[in-house]
Amino acid sequence: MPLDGSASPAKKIDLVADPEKQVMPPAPCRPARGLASFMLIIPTYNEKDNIAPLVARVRKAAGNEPILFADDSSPDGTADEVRRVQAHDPYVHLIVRPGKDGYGSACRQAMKKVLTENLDDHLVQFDADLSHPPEVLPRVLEMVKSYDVVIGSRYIAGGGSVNWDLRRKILSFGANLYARTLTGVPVHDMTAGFVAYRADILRRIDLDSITSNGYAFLMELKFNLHRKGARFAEVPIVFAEREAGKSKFSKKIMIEGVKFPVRAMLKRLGGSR
Ligand SMILES: Nc1nc2c(ncn2[C@@H]2O[C@H](COP(=O)(O)OP(=O)(O)OP(=O)(O)O)[C@@H](O)[C@H]2O)c(=O)[nH]1
Ligand SMILES: [Mg+2]
Repeated sequence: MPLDGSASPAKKIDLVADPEKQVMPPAPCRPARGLASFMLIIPTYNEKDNIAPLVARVRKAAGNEPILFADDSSPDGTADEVRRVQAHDPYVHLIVRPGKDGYGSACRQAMKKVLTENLDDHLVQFDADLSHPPEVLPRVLEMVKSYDVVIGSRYIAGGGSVNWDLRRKILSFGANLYARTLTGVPVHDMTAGFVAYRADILRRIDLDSITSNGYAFLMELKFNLHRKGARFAEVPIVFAEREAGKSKFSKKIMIEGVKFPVRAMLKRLGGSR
């Protein structure tokens, strides 16, 4: 029986590459816990060894909320590993996409699915590599009852990163300062990938208009939400370097990350904010 005490477990689904056929049953009975219910969205590419530990930590920290993996047919068999976990966890769902199409594209597809099918009132975006601590989920969910967007932030008091050398710390901090200054979005961690959203605030923007595909997707989304009047809050997290699998960070992703804040600044200069 699920931890939430509901009698009938949700139907397990294994979604296929054709988005038209990806049907998900309504969200199962939710744990009350005094927290907002949510759907966790996790894009994956070659994260096989991270799936089981991640799901175990999420379950321990936040109960049986649904988790939607969006996998780009990872050659390492990540989707098979998700299916293995699905066999004993009916709240784990999977979209399998035909091939590697980028982080932003995977997040977009998963978000659109939750929004168009009304699967939940809140979405939480998360990485698979255990860099984001699931143990902070309850705090984030408490906050999202009062705000539109809640960010798991490295750059507020109590936040930080472990196992990063000084060069990486300076680069990441500098990139965030640059992004915050140019985009004008009043948050300290613009590139944060651990973010909770109220579904209704995401419905105010056209996700297809967000063209960035690497971590700039995160900045572009925050920028668009800010322009729509979203109320932001940040909760400190300590970001851990991945232990298994490889980073997908590339020069192309970095260039996009440098260009987007300039695009945003030009938009601000030419527009209302
Ligand atoms: N579906 C899908 N997921 C992706 C793609 N690229 C990255 N991801 C996932 O997005 C998340 C973030 O990617 P990472 O490789 O950890 O990138 P990062 O966090 O910017 O870089 P590191 O700090 O070096 O780990 C992980 O869960 C990846 O598996 C992609 O093309 N498609
Ligand atoms: Mg990562």
